[in-house]
Amino acid sequence: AKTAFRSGNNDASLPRVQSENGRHRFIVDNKPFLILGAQTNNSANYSAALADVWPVVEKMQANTLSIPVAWEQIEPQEGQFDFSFLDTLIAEAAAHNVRLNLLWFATWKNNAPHYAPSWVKLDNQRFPRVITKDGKMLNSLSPLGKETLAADKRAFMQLMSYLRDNDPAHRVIMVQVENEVGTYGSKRDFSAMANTQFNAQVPAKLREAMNLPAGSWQQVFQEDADEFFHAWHIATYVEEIAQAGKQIKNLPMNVNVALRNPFTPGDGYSMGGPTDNVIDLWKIAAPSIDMISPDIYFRDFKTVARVLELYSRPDNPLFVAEIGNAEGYARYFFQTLGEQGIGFAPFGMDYTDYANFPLGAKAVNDEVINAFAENYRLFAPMAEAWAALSYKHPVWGFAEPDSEKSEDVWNAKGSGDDTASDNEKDKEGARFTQTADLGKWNAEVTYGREMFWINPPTGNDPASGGAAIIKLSENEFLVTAFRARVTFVPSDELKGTPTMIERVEEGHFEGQKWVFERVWNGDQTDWGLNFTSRPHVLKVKMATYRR
Ligand code: N0T
Repeated sequence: AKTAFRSGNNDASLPRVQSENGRHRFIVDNKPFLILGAQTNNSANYSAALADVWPVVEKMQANTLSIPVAWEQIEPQEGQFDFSFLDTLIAEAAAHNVRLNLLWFATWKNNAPHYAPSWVKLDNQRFPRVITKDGKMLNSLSPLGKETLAADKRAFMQLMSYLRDNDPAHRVIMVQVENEVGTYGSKRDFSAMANTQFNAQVPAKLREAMNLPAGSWQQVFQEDADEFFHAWHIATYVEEIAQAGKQIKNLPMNVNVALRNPFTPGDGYSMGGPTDNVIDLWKIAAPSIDMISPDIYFRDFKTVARVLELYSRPDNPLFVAEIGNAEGYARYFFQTLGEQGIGFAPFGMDYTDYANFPLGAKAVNDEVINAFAENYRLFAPMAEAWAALSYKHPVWGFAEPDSEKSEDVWNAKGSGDDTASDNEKDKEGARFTQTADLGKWNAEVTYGREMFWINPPTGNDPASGGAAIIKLSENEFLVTAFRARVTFVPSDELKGTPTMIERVEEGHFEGQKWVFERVWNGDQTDWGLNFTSRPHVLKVKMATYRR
């Protein structure tokens, strides 16, 4: 019989995700928490590597570190567990006042079982791999391996028991189950045992939730059948592990996604993972997973904006689990907040001597670190206030679009626009002007625009601007930005009514309380609110008056 909650789960101060009216917040120590994260490189999961991790976390002013814990290191021999790395990690994280997001590298680490113990990855009889349509064996474990699931789950339960018994202050605030699950090179397992299941009826749970008729996978899902079958079995596998873990210690749990390009998906991506076409299916199969989190290695504005939109849903809090650490990605922090994001974590932020260019930066140096650190310097003092306000009020985020000069790197297009209209657009400055309808007022954000507006905005070189706005009430906004000019203009519904800026306060937050510093006026407000590379937080009050 299932007891509702074990002792560890009676703790009212457990980290958790809350959702209301389609909005989300992360709670740590009973307070709203914005994850200003950083992820280590792979292989940083040993005590000896940590000395190369903390200096970067400190420079970034990150409040959360995402770091792997590998099945091979906690269960090198079957049934024998070793948590010495976690002893060190948790103690050092506490000393650095940083929270942890543990990444469970087990059955899947980007498709392969590389991080599974030898006794698993060398025993193909007991832990079978995916077989392709033409009978080739891939180095990706089949989600249909019952022994594989049982073994992974046993190890995961040990990990969660360790956290229940050794981390009463909840240094670990979240656990990512597996890493970029899925299989490259086959839409599903085509082994004999898999084929038997594939020809059986689609589970009623899935069919009913999607309101589909009964039938085999092929009959119900047709050309999607192979991929949906694989996704369903990986998702139910992950669900069983997460659910068992939560019964021991009920921490928030997520999965991260090796994305497919939302505009040109093709079929070269990690099949069966929660790519945008199977988010709904994953939600049905894995209700214990609090969020599906994108790993973003697209560089261009248009694709990133689309991905952020796809993974921010009433049933899915947006957490950018990974994003490339090249400088150009830093501005997407603002866009993430605009999608009501609860957190953001660039990948590869340590000095362990690895850089994943062309996905991220060529080297982890001060320039690269600072591009992300400045965002966190700006938001760290108001992280709690932001998380609290974003839960209750509408938010908008802006990231500077690509300039024509933006380098084309691997999967990165310099510009999402077609070049034919570009010259025209540049003349008017439209390319570097973004607008948003905030209700009675519109926001206009421009990049690379001079004082007095003599010339149209020309963009920053390289593109690096960003802005975020919260609507506090109909006429009142909280706004902050870097390298952007923000203007509030009357929308159509105020047509004919005289309007003005009533008051712009600069200040900061202490906890959730606004602390006034000075009033911006004159040159500071006549030509838009100009944000530079120095942090400024403003409260803007717009007004109408009578003739
Ligand atoms: C990410 C990272 C790490 C044909 C890559 C991105 C991390 C994992 N994978 O440095 O390995 O653990 O989650 C996959 C991007 C695939 C590009 C394939 C190009």
